[in-house]
Amino acid sequence: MRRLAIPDGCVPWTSDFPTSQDGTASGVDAYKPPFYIAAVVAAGPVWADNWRERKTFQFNSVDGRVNRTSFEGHYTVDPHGSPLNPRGRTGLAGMGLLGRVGPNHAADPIVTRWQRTPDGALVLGEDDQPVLEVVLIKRRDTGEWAIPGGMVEAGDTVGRTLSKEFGEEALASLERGPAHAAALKAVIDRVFRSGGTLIYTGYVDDHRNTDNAWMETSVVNFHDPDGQTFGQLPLRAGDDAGDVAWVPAEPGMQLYASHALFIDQVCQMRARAWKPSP
Ligand code: RP5
Repeated sequence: MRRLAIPDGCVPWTSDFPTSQDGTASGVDAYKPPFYIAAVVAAGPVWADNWRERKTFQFNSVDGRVNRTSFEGHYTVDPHGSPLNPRGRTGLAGMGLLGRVGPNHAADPIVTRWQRTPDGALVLGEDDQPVLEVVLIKRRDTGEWAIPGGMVEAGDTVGRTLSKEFGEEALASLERGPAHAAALKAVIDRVFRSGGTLIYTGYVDDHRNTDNAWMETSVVNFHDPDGQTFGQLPLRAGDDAGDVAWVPAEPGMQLYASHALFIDQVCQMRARAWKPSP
């Protein structure tokens, strides 16, 4: 599905749009994007809303087991019952590939450690600062490297989703079988027991976003300061991940959606907090 190109300055909902392609409308009414709901969403899986029922949804609130509030504040719902993307026009109407009309909440765990030599000494970079490493996965859908995050399911919490998605994508918890369940649970508990440091909550610039459905996330950093806490993890790609690795975190990495911005924030925060041993 091709998006309608949005000319510069026409992203805000209130801005006029150049005359529509058929020449019948101008101003705000001239914006006529293609409408798209992917077949997998329209088939009505348990994780997806029914677009035709959107007028019954409690937007801007927690609607039963589904959180339809936005980190971006109150969003507008148009007279047809369609919530409007708080960041403006995207050139595509409908739900696209997303399961929720309106905000789709995700959780992204950024798991970090300092790079060390096999005997445990810190590796210093060219600037004499330690090198931060982060666990990244390679997404099967786009082939891009990304934080191993995922959607917060109906009735679930951000905290549980952080550890669940990390287990599934970076430790292959679903594929290893019951014999490994207890050992994996112990590893996951060790990584997530601190509760982590909240890095970001809000909109994510995801390629699936549409005018009426968009991604928002909670990003939390879990850091191993001494290489002993969880520095050694039995990484194995699982579920939606084709690969997983500890990757040196650098400013300006090429990553999925807005993930490079989140990693930059963690790099800055950890660099500020790091003190050389006396
Ligand atoms: C991104 O999509 C979020 O930041 C999160 O990493 C991810 C969730 O979607 P799935 O990985 O479940 O497709 O926008």
